[in-house]
Amino acid sequence: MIMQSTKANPTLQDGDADGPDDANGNDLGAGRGGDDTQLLTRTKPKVKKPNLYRVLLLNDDFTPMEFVVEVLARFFQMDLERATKVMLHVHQNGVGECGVYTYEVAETKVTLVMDFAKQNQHPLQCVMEKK
Ligand code: TYC
Repeated sequence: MIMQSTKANPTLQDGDADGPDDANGNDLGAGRGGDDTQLLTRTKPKVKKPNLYRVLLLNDDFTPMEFVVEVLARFFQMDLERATKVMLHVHQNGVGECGVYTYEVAETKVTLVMDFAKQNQHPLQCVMEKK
C-alpha cells in the first residue's frame, strides 16, 4: 500500500506504525495498515546532524592587534584572555578558528566582522569553511 510521497512534508513522514516503510517513508503494507488516521503520527524520532562551519580569521600586516581582540570579544563572546590567545595564534600561524556554527549563524558572523572591519578601515578578513 503506497500512501503519499511524504518527502516535502516531514510531519507526514513515516507516520504509520503498522510495519516497514520504504526509504521514502511510504508504507510497505505489512501489519494493520490502512489506517489513514495515523498519517500525522510520527513514531520514529528523526534526528539529523546539522552541517557545521568554522569561522576563521586571517592574518594581515595592518589590522591592529587590539582591533582583532575587540572583534573576537564582540562577535565571538571571548573574554580578553581567550581573545588575546586566539589573536596571537592568527598573528603567528596566518589563520585561526573563532568558532563553529550552523550555516546561517556562521554567515552572519562573517558579514558582521567584515562590515565592522570595513567601517574601521582595516583589511581584516573573516571567512567560513565547511567542517
Ligand atoms: N598581524 C597583525 C599585526 O601585527 C595583527 C593581526 C592579528 C591581524 C590577527 C589580523 O586576524 C589578525 N598588527
